[in-house]
Amino acid sequence: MADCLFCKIAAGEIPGDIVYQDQDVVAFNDIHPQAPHHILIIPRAHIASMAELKPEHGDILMKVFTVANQLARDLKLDSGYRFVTNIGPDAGQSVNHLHFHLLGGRQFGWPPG
Ligand code: DGP
Repeated sequence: MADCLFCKIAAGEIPGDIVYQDQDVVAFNDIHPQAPHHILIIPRAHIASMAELKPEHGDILMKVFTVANQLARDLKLDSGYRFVTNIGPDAGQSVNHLHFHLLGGRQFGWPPG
């Protein structure tokens, strides 16, 4: 999508601190980290949010989760981590391209703010 920040990062059109990429999935460090490890994992395909997912996105979603698992293992987040996606304004979604936050390296409270 022409005017999407995360599409541009995935395409290499603007810089991103990319930690993993393949033909379907890109992972990069969040510009405003909320934990010692804060990685955003996105499908390359432009999907606005989880609310827009369709059955045909199943394979790509599985790839996103597989990449998250591998990154958590690589970072040795053995004692736990958080994996979340925000949907819409009430949840604080600020970029309308489906992204999952992988947060680790500290303890997290529940419920989230
Ligand atoms: P959310 O609030 O769930 O939509 O999360 C969007 C995240 O994207 C937020 O944690 C900050 C991050 N972010 C915004 N702009 C950029 C950027 O240009 N580069 C990177 N790496 N992260 C960004």
